Amino acid sequence: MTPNYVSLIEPFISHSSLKDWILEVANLAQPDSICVLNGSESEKTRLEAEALASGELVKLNPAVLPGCFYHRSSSNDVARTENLTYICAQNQKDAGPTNNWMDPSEAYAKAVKILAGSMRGRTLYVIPFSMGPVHSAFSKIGVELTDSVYVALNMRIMTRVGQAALDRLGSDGVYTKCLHGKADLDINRRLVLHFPQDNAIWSVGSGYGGNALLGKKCLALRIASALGRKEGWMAEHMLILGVEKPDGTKFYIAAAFPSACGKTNLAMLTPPETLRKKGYKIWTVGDDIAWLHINEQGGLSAINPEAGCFGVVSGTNSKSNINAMRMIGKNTIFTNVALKKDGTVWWEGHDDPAPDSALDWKAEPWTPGLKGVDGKLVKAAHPNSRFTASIRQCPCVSSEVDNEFGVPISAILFGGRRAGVAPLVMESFSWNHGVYLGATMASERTAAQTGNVGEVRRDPMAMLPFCGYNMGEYFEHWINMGRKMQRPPRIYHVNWFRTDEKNNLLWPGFGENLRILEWILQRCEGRVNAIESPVGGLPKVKDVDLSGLNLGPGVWDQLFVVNKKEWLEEQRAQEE
Ligand code: OXD
Ligand code: MN
Repeated sequence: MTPNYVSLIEPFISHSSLKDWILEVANLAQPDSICVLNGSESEKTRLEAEALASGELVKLNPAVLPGCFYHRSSSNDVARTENLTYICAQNQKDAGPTNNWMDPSEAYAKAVKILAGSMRGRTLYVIPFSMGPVHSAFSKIGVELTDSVYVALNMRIMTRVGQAALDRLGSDGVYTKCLHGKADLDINRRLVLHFPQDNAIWSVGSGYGGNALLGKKCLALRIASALGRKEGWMAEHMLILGVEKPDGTKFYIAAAFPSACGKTNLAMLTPPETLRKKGYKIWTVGDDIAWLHINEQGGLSAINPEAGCFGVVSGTNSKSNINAMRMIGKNTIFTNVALKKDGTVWWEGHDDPAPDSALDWKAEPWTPGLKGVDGKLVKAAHPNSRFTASIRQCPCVSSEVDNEFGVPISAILFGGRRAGVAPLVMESFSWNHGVYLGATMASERTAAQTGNVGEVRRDPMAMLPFCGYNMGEYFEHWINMGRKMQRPPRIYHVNWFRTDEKNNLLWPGFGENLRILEWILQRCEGRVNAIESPVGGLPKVKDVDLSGLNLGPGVWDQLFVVNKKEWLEEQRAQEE
């Protein structure tokens, strides 16, 4: 028998069109029950109990990992599916040449077919959430409807969920309609659909974070980038990092890198010994997304719309990111790592040696050195295994994460992964030149990826999979934003990944990158001059603190070689 949906939501929802929308979805998907989240601690305990009972979560050893849980996603559902992600703008040209497009009525019709009756036997969770501090003028309210308790628990970490978001909405406030249904997790019936003109997102057939936690890539980047263009601000795939100088002044940097290029590590950077002794400290404001608006000083300020980190676990250890390791020591959801017999977790690159045996991310028995039928080593954790943890648990979290006005941005960094061509750092000659550097940024495939080693993939502003409208108009919006600012941030291109002839990385990266950030801040303060090269401003070696680094002879110069032939080829490739 169909439950009385009205009576299930009536006590909690006073916003009349929200009520109508929830009823519409419930009547379509036919859940057994509806649960409106209020964000309380008791609700968290109840949801965890539900997830444990259904097997969606496993409780981890509380003596070692208090408050932590383990989840495995379906083995065909472990990453964002860009090929199944669509911008369903009214006109195809509004989605632009880099996005998949589907006519909105066709898209709705396809998803309706998949969703019809798909929540029978399940609960529909109604998740009111705020992207950004609830009372900030720059925040946006969303409501996600989902039949996944895993999504509900993740959203509680990644966003500000509950009554405060509903209160902000009042009886007629604007919100993004975020509808998520697992359906049967069939990759052939999976779609991630964005409707910018309706301020709506529909995601069906996937339980993977990037496809299912709709506040993140779908709202905070794709829908928000389109809203930002209309409203005069920018939603960017950028970390936000605070650098505290020895004299106690703090500067903020926003930085865009393609996925899996060390953004979380840079956001939580540990200063090298010499800079720590000088008095440098790092404060993390955000690790993935920045919403930037023009401030009263004519510059840019940024808020992090998220409240948590959904980071890649593989390769995380106390050397690559000690702060992340501390952050995920409690109250964390681990997805698709290996589960050890003692109820703890392990992944490739973990500080601890590989366990003698474990269950891998597919729940198969795993032992070190195990080979698959193809003769290749079987990984215990999926390379895209993830942690979900509150940013407040990060030991270097900035006190500004809840600042409703955001933090002022002194510099914007664009970074690629290039074995050659791009120097370690170069400063743009102007805002528009900086936009050009961002628009042409690229990464090369490494031996760790399938495909041709060295093949260049362009990823403008690291937004290729995340821009919710026409990429050409997106560049135009960047240029227009520059025109509106009296004090725009300076723009830099960095490349931590330059190699020598033998493919050895020339620059140590990680915490040592602070040496380059220090130079950038000196430039922002007008303390040092740059060398004007044809491609941008480069640092003089005397202006960069390299003490204690022991770079080999000639390495600094190799990091800054600007080879005319390579750059002419680069220009041709950019045009292409
Ligand atoms: C992410 C990504 O998950 O960029 O942050 O793919
Ligand atoms: Mn990202």
